[in-house]
Amino acid sequence: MSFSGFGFKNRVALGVLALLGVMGSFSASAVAETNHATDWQLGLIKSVTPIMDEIAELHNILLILITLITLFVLALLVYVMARFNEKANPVPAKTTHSASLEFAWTVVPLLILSFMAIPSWRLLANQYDFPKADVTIKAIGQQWNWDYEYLDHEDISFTSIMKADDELERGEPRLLATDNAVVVPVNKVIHVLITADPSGVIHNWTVPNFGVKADAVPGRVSRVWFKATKPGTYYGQCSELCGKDHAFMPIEVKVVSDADYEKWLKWANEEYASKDSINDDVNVAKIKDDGKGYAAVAGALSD
Ligand SMILES: [Cu+2]
Repeated sequence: MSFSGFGFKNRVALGVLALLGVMGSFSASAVAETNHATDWQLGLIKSVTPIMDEIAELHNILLILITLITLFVLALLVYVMARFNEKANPVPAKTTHSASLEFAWTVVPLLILSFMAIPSWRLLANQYDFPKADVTIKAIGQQWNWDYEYLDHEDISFTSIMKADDELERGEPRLLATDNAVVVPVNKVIHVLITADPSGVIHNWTVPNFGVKADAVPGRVSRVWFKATKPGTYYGQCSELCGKDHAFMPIEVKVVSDADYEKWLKWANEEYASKDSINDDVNVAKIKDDGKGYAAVAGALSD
């Protein structure tokens, strides 16, 4: 087996380099300045947590790897078409086996997969290794909005509803801004316990900037954690097709300084305690911390 000379290889190498260059400029331009998805955006959303950094890094590694593999296979196909068509190769060889080739195309993919597995498993472990929580929030998917309870503050629970177009203030994104945003302190570990109205449907609590996404399943508790390192307002949308208003139950999280968070806590304690800010008719599964982790309390529906 011999390639038809260095010219071909060089051209392939040049092509690969050019493509990598294009991809590089895409991922550079992909660091968008806005905190939410924009029209014609390329690449992943701006990361504000260590986990999202890792997700983006893994994505970039795999993008390069998969591009190289695809180009390699394409080059082989083109080579075979050019070199072994009926005109160029009228008398075909009778070769049917090549032990060394078979060994190579088994072992090389194995090595590639092992190489991919390392950052992938590391990321999984980091995502599911929950550091001790500074703030714990319960997010409850309703038809069709999110309710929130701050588990460290009995009086802070509220309903968060999407703002209609005519309620938007300057700069607020359409279909993403809410009347009551979740507020969390910067550089603190936030646990979000995610569930849904037990008589409802499955939703999904997602904030792409944080790299978190988990289903909100009636009667069950999913859990995500994040540590946002940059103050700002971040958005997400329900990411499980849940019904007619699936597109209209956004998630808005404000990451603020410790001082602002304390101020907000004071305000929220009065604001949300003074009125019935959460819909009590909805009987949401209660959650208890048994020391090992959180679990939906069995029978919570009946009590
Ligand atoms: Cu939903």
